[in-house]
Amino acid sequence: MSRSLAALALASTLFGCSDRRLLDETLSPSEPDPSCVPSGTTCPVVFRYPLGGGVTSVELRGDFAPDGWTKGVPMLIEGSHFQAEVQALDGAKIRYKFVLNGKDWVKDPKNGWSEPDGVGAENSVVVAACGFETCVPEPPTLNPDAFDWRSAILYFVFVDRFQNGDPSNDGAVPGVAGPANYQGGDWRGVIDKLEEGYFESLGVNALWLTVPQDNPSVPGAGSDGRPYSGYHGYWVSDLDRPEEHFGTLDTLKELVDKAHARGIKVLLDYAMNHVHEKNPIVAEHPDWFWPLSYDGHSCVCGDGCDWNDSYQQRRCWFTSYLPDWNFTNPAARAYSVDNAVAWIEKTGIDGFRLDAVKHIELEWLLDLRKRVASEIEPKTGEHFYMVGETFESGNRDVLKFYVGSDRLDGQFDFPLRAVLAEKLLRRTGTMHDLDGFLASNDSYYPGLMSTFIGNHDILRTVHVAEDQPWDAWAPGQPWDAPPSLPKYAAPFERLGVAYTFLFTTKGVPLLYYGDEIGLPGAGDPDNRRFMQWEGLDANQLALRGLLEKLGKIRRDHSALWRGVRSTLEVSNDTYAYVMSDGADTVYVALNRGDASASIAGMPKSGRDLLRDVLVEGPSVSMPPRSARVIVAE
Ligand SMILES: [Ca+2]
Ligand SMILES: [Ca+2]
Ligand SMILES: [Ca+2]
Repeated sequence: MSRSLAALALASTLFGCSDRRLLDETLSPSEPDPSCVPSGTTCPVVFRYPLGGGVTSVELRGDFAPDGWTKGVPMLIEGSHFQAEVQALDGAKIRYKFVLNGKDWVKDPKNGWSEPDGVGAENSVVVAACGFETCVPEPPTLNPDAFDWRSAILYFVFVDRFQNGDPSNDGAVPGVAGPANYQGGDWRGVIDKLEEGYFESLGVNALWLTVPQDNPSVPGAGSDGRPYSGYHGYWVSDLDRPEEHFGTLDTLKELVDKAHARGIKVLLDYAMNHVHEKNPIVAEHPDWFWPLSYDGHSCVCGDGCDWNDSYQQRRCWFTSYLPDWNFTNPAARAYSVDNAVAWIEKTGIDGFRLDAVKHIELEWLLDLRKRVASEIEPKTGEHFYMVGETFESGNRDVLKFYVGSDRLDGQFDFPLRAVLAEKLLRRTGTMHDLDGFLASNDSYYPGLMSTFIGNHDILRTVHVAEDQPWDAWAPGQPWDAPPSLPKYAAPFERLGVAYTFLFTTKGVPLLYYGDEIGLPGAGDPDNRRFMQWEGLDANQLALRGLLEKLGKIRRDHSALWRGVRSTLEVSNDTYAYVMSDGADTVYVALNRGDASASIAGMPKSGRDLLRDVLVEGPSVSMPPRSARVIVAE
């Protein structure tokens, strides 16, 4: 298939061809990122057997070569071991045994990972890890000390709901009830928590802050018909001014500088799909926005226009008071991209969380990436990380389309989140389903995704993890019947299992504020309650304590964020895998079940980093709803 045909096929698959106008004008899909093609790297894998015990010769046999089971590799004495080395392709799984004194076939006594050999015994197993996962491109860096975004742990600070550091900027919008109104949080409050060391205590080294631009102090009807304020930041009425409820530009710059001084990066949320109708730019440049009317009716997303139609999804208005940018107009696009670049320059931020990606024209992203590469990164010497929100769980190709070196670095992995919620929190299906999904998901995207289980648009995760798991919330429930904190340990323990997965696999794990303490809440706006700082109960403290450990473990072990993942053992309720980057190897065992279990494949002798205790493998016991993170000792 020629280059142009391949590109066209991709566009057709993703967007259909019911209306070619926008496709032709705005989409120019590129070839898949070549950095995602397996490199075919090979590297040596070293095998050792200890001297002593009357052993005078050792041979290595295995599937590392076509004749590896019949023609052994002699192992030579090196120090206190017999040793041999074979070349293997990166990621190759090698099954092997040692032959002692020319006759006794044994497993590797130092390796807890084995599998049945088909004739009643077991082979030892190892995976060749030549360094980095071949499908995760090395981050583009401009200086050798640049931040490696694969090591990021991201915390979403919902500014209005986090910490009130300056009561002088408080102010409610008349006619709006408390849950939908401003509640006082601000940038000074974030600085206060930064200086207390709160983020560092969780291992967090990157913050996502809600949209910083000015929103109007007027009510707007939400999708439930109730009056809301712009406390969330997504109704920008002045593109250049900071929101006065959050502070001044100087305060925001102070926040960024103080975060940087602690090695913490800052991402701003940027909402480029629409503005509020009070934004003067709408009257000044009516041709920069899609008209609300379309084919003789109004085109509100989900009301007259389709959220998912390839054409309508880009031009529909989220509500009747949020005019939608028409980025097929080059002047509109240039103005908006200029504005995004200006916020980078005036605040010194390190990345963007980009809102509602599938509702904008792709050229906006391509233009921004070019500007960042030519104007920002050469000055900072750091890669500017851009992670997108595409609210889509069923079709991974919709997310993947926007990921690549000329567009987004990654997206929030909604499809993975859906599988984790089903398998680890709601406990439907089996862990085999999770393993099957990961087999393709691990290398699906040519970039660096952000992994998560909770965010501001979905039910608070603690309820998804209850004994009777919630699937959704009832209409009106966020207002009329907000749920209270579960008073038993199981949901918090299930969240602990899910967070252990996020913090021991690749991708940038995202912590939504409050999820570290199982903050309760139904849907929007109840999933955005003010952060609870005092009066935490034992279950909340235990979950936060676990996250503090996981944050430290992830930062101490490069295998967890840049390594190759290999499944060790799966059952209906348990799952074990090993992460290795060649220099570092970490074993992870998860038990989602409500009964104790045993998991094999662990090191003969290891340390459980979550409990700081020695554990003997290869089989380890797993209490109900528990996880272990083990390194060999
Ligand atoms: Ca305040
Ligand atoms: Ca305002
Ligand atoms: Ca749009």
